[in-house]
Parts: sequence; structure tokens; C-alpha cells
Amino acid sequence: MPDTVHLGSGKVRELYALGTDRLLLVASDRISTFDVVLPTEIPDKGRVLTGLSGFWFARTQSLCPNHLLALRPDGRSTECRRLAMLPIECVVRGYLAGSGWKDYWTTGEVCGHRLPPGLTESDRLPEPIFTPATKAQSGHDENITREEAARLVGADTLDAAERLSIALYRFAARHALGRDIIIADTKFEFGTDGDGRLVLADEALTPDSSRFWPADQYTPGRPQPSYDKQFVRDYCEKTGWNKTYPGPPLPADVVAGTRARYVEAFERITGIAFADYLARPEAVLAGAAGAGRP
Ligand code: Q0Z
Repeated sequence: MPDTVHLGSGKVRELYALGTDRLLLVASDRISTFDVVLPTEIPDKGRVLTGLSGFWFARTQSLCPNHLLALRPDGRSTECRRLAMLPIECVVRGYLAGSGWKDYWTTGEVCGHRLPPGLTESDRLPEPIFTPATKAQSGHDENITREEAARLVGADTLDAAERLSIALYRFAARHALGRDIIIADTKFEFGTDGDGRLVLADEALTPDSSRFWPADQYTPGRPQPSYDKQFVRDYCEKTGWNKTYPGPPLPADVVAGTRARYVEAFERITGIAFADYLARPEAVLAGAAGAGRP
């Protein structure tokens, strides 16, 4: 009986079972834009995202338990505890972007949160807000009200997931802003362990699960450039691509520039040279109890 069984594929990740109690999450170098996976990979993108998630898991352990068991030497694979996942996405927004901005513009509210009048696109919110969404099987995640989310997971579990999500976002946004990166919003996934405790799972606080913006270019009143994918978006717009499958292949300079942005985000946030991560992925876990060198 094989011990590593492929369970499924995400757009840019693969999921395997390791025996009965553990999973292996493998982050590929695939990149998606406008919801389409492009035919060209960004070398080391999966390693950057895996390392960032590991860094955040290690540094938020005291705020919230998480699923991380180990990073594999390949730097792109995470061994984790297998949990019973909640059927909601726990989105936290600190700034008005994407569907949050659209909803505010139309209704003055975002997922039941009444916001002050006069806000403009990309403005920072007075306080971060929790805006749960459903995990749509096909297509886009759909914003739901707190009441709908409570019906899906129970009121007490939702309260706990909200508190943890806001605390995690505040911690990470403050850390990143000190390194000139705005985390405008982010999406967490939680599961419950055998004892019914909430555990942070999946990837966390990466540019694929969040909006990262360069703080030095922050200008409210318009959409902000993406820290990681802006070269890709600009190139795709320039080609006249209609944003349906298949996407365009990326030229070498766009690939190199995009890889450099991912590596820059990693190094800014972790304070660790990416070469050191490649040599020893556990470097990002230093500070975690029991991690690092003996
Ligand atoms: C994560 C996903 C991917 C496809 C399930 N610790 C966990 N326990 C139970 N389930 C999950 C986790 Cl992380 C879990 N996904 C998302 C990842 C490919 C889907 F790599 N699905």
C-alpha cells in the first residue's frame, strides 16, 4: 500500500495523503492571473510561498495553533496534520479592494459591516473587518453574511474563527508594513483537530492568499499595483489577451522580473536570504519551539 496518495489538485498546488493522519501540500511554480493558469512557470514561486507560510506559522503559534508538521528539503512541500476543514473561507480586509470596494461603492457596506461614508478605492479601513466567503466548488468564492457563515459552522466556531483571523491579520499586516509591504487583505482556512480545537491550515499570508501591495507606491483613489504579479498583468494587458483559457506564454524578462518580486517579498518579510532558505528550509521556522539546529 503506497503511503503517498494524490488527493487532488488546486490551480497551482497539489495535495497528497501521507498515511491516514497527515497531508503533503506541494506548491508548484505555476502562476494564475485573471483566474487562468498561465503556460509559463515562475521558477521558485512555490518555494517562496511555502517558505512564507512556514515563517508565519512559526511566528503565530502563540496566537493560534496551526497544521504545520515539517517543511521538506525541497522547500516546496509542507507536511501537515490532516484536519476536518471548515466549509468557509475566513477573509480579513484591512483596505478597500476588489469585491469589498465594489460592495462599499454600491451599498456603503461590506458583508454586513457598515463603513464610514466617503471612503475611496484602496483606502485603509478604520479597523480590519471579517468577511467570510463560501468555498465555491467551481468558479469564484462568494461573500456571505455572518449569519450564513454561522449556519455553516455554528455560531461559537464562527466567533472563534473571526477572533483568530483578525488577530492573525493584525500581527502579519503590522510585521509586513514595517518591511514596506501592505497586506491589504487575506484569506485563512481553518480546520478542527481530533479534540475539536480550531487549527490554522492551508497556506497562510502568502501573496497567493492575500493582496500584497508595495507600501512606497500606495496611493488611495485607484487600484494598487500587485507586489508580485504586476509585471504579469501588465504584459497580459499589452498582448490584448481576452482573459480566457489559454493564457499567453510569458517572455523571459517578465518571468525574471516576477521571480525577483517573489524573492524580494520573501526576503523583506522573513529577513532571511532566499539562498539560505533553499539550503535549509527550516531556517524560516527558527524561533518556533523545537525548530532549527540542535
Ligand atoms: C487543503 C487544497 C491543494 C487542492 C484540503 N491540514 C489540512 N487538513 C485537511 N484538508 C486540508 C488541509 Cl491543508 C486541505 N485543501 C486545499 C490544497 C490542492 C486543495 F494543494 N484541501
